Amino acid sequence: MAAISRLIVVSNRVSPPEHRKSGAAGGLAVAVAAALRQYSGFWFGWSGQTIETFTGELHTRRVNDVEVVTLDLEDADYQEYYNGYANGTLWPLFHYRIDLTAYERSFGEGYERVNRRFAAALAPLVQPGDLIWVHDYHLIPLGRALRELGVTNPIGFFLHIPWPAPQLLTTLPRHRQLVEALFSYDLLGLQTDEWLSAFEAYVLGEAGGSREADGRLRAFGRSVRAQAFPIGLDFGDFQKFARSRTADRAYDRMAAHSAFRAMIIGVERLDYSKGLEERLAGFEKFLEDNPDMVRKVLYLQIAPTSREEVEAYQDLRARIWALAGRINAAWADMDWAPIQYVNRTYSRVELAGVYRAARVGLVTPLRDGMNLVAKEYVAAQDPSDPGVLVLSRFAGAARQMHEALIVNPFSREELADALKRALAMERAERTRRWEALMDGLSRTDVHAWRDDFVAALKAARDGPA
Ligand code: ADQ
Repeated sequence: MAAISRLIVVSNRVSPPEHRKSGAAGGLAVAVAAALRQYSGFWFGWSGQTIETFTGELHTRRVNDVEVVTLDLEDADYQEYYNGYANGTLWPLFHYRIDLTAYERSFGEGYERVNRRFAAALAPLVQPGDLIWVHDYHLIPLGRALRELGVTNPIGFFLHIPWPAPQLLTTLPRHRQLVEALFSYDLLGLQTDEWLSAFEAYVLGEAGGSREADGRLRAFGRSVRAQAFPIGLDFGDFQKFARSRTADRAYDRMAAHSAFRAMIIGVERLDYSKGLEERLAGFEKFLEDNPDMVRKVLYLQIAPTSREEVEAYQDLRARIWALAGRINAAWADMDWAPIQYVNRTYSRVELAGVYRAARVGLVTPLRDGMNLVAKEYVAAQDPSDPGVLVLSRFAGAARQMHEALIVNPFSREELADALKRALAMERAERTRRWEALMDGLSRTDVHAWRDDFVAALKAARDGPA
């Protein structure tokens, strides 16, 4: 076998951090960029630009020692592939929302077309010995399209979002083709054992597949190794952010703002998977149940709008804004309002300071592949007086973060009870739980995740096919 020379990372959007230790970039971008420097490979994806007619022209640039290769898509691609199949079909379906899933045939066709375009642009750049690592639901068919063009290199795929139960997946026309495409990869990575089990259930129960002696799954005349790789935090960097001057300033600002009050924080993109409506209802229930706590709490919700071109997101925004407004109108006083709703993004460094100022981190998605905000909240806490994480049992993170207060986010009573318990928790118990959570975060950070995946991709090819 040729020596492995390079790693090629492929994702829909390419976002290497502009600065080595940039707190503005996500932990994933930092980890991938570090791997690309180590393997001297490149990052391939969509430029984020649309043009009238697709050309396939590649743009190559270096960002902070990372080579980035992008291509533009045409307007129809953007509508059918990005807004359509990726964010209008697969995202809701994989988050168990078949009520919001668009089952348009043209979306599926656009999705296949863009994946073939990606493959045609990428294949000529692949050299013998390269490892290829494809990310997320936008690009499930990419491995198969590369194989059709004769690429024989090891190719791995990692899904950042949940894998749905077979009963949901089978509502998708052409679900078989989607799953079959995954068998063109050498390695399939999912966030947790739960999503892995759901994938296996489809393969064994729906596709007539079997498990081989070495653990690989066989179906469609091929086999793939499927494994859980829970993504971690850029733990070391994030702790540094949390101690930085920018974080201190954000902390001071929030501490002054919430003086004599306990702050509860929620942070996420405005998305129906994150359970915001249910959370607001739970918070209002908490106010109703605990009259003594009214005026003593402040719930800060940072939720910038996202994917505004998809209708379900416009509807959601209107509902959330109305709900937050109604709760505030019902409960506010001249000098206090229970909910502070903020529609903008902050750097992760600023967020680290804000997290530290919050007594409770409220992370209650209805369904989430992992959820990194839960991990960031914990990593940002003051060791001498840590806050409490309230975490949905339906976030992948709940399968690792057992010392959080685990809740069912669909129940406003459970949310209200958990808030009460978190706000009343003694420092000794908070510290004990926090230390255990930190221990887990430090052992499973994003660099370990990346190294585990790359090692497994190499091994998947070396083992029996
Ligand atoms: P997301 O659904 O985007 O990611 P999450 O894991 O929580 O969710 O990551 C969000 C990131 O964006 C965090 O680093 C957070 O700090 C940042 N962020 C969120 N709101 C912000 C705001 N208002 N301002 C600035 N930054 C903000 C997908 C999957 C997850 C999975 C990740 C990684 O849906 O389940 O954990 O990929 O695999």
